[in-house]
Amino acid sequence: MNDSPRSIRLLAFATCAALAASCGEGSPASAGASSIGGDARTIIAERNLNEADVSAALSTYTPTGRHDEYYTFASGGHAGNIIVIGVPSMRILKYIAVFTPEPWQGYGYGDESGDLLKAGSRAGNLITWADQHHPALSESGGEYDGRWLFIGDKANPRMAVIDLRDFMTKQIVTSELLQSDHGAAFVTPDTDYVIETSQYPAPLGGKYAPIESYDAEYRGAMVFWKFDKQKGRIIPEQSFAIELPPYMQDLADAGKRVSDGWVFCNSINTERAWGGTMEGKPSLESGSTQNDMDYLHCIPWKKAEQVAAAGKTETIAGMRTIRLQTAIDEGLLFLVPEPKSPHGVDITPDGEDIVVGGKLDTHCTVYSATKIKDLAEQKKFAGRDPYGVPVLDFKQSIRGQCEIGLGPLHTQFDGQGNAYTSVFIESVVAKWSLKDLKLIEKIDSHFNIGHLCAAEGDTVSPDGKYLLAMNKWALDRFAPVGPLLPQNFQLVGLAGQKMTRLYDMPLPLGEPHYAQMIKADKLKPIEVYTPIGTNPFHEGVDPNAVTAGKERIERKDDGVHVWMTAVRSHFTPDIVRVKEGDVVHLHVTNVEQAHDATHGLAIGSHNVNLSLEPGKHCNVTFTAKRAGVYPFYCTEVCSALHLEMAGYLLVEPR
Ligand code: K7E
Repeated sequence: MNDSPRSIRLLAFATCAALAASCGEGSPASAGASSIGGDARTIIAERNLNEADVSAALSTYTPTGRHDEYYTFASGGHAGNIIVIGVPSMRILKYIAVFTPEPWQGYGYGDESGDLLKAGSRAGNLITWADQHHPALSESGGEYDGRWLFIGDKANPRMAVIDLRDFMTKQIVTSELLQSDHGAAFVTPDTDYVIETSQYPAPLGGKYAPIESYDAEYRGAMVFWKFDKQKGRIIPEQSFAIELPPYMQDLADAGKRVSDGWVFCNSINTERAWGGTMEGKPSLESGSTQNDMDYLHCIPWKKAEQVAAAGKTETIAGMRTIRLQTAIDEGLLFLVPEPKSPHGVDITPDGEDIVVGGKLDTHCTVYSATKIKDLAEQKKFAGRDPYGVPVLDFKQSIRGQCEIGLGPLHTQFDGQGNAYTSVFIESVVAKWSLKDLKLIEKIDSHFNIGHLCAAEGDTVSPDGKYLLAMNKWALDRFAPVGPLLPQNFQLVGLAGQKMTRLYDMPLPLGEPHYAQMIKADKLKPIEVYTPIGTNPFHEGVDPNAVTAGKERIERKDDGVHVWMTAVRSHFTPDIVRVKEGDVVHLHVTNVEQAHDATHGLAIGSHNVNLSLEPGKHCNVTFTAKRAGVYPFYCTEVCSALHLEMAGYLLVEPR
């Protein structure tokens, strides 16, 4: 941790050169015997490593017991979880269950976590997966503060709140106002709001309207979920939304510093195509790529907050919504043309530049927040869109363009005046200068990079140092595993003269899209739940928490209640007698406070599976449908007598 990657790299080069000299050219490793784990210079020869390989290995190798300098929080994509990765080691530290049941954490197998997942139901359906794209760390003054993490679900528009004290999901909210999202989650610089923007227009509020009425009835919307930093929860009643024209709104980013108070959001399909290939219409793909320009949406959210507070809203599906006409009348929405099928929108650390990558363009377009605000305030409009939304002049809104390459997508920053853009078609990371908008250098990605993530790279003070290239295709990078291949996260070092590739990490569980990287010392995770009996989903001690000596079984009107404790190496009670058909309410407290002394509780054939970290309390309700004898036991090896930590659920016939 004391050595910068650069000094490590220099050391590595020096070591390598010395080794190469002393090895002599092509000195073969002795046949048969392997020196893995032995002499360094023999290993280098035996494994056919070059200087760059050794440098990369030394830059990321992390000896036992040493911690990583950064945490990366990557979306788990379809898996509906968050992947926590240590940087530079690229070791996976945890999966945080979010939208998908997760057995190890007992997530979705207890009353409270089950209720949490139910809160994310849509159209009357319990949804047990997600299409997560963009995790967002909470911010204070535009800096990551290490307290909370948010993520949206594109397929089933929802927003989740994760507490970084215990790395647990605490809340899932959803509004039927939207039928998809993509510009989610993005936070305002003090995490007053978490932003969720629709992608595919639909009638607002989950209603039906024929697709032929697309122009008139279909709409987009941007939801501002109000976040209460005291409670650590989204307050739906204090949240509001702005109705948007039926373009496909894409990514968003909240302004900071100069542009604080604004949010910027891309769009595609300003043609308002809606497919219908079997009905004689052009495909969505071709219909949506006719225009040379789409629209960047510029929204002064602080002003919108006042308009919502003044009650100039209509409640749709429970969400206070500023209608499109009100947004136009009140000066809450301005459009600026942006080149052909844009994708990423990323705001520079000083908040002045808004960088937009065009998927079918070769440039990054750099808009000026100051120019946009001036044009909007002085009402210098170049025209209006078909809905009457003011459109600003493209040339008057930009600072310039940087020629990047084929298919620029997303941009991050290093705090030294450089921008890094992922270039999808060309399969590179492009480094360029914000000052003169000139390309500096490219490094290959393997292959077809989507997002990238630099250390604190979208805050007001990026760290540089590391960049994660999140590649869509892996092709031949890893041993073959059949037709479905992992994604490839490539760690790139930014500290040297040139960008250097340090590590390839296969990511085999979903399409993550985006990640954020935060300095590890900003997080203050707890070690155990205190006081004993804490329910992580309620905060504070659970009303049904049990202390040693107070365990009991009682039959009540609503079924049989079991108050149980877990401690190395027994459950009390260890015999639970119920009758066939009984509803059983199990209240279990792990009464330990020893670090890492986690127990699990599984009851066979009843889908009961709890994770009981030290001090944690869990409640689970189930029905003993069938008479029989069902062993229960601890599922986390906790002591030498862990196998003996067991008991019986006896379900007597009626
Ligand atoms: Cu480019 Cu959803 Cu951010 Cu994927 S999005 S890459």
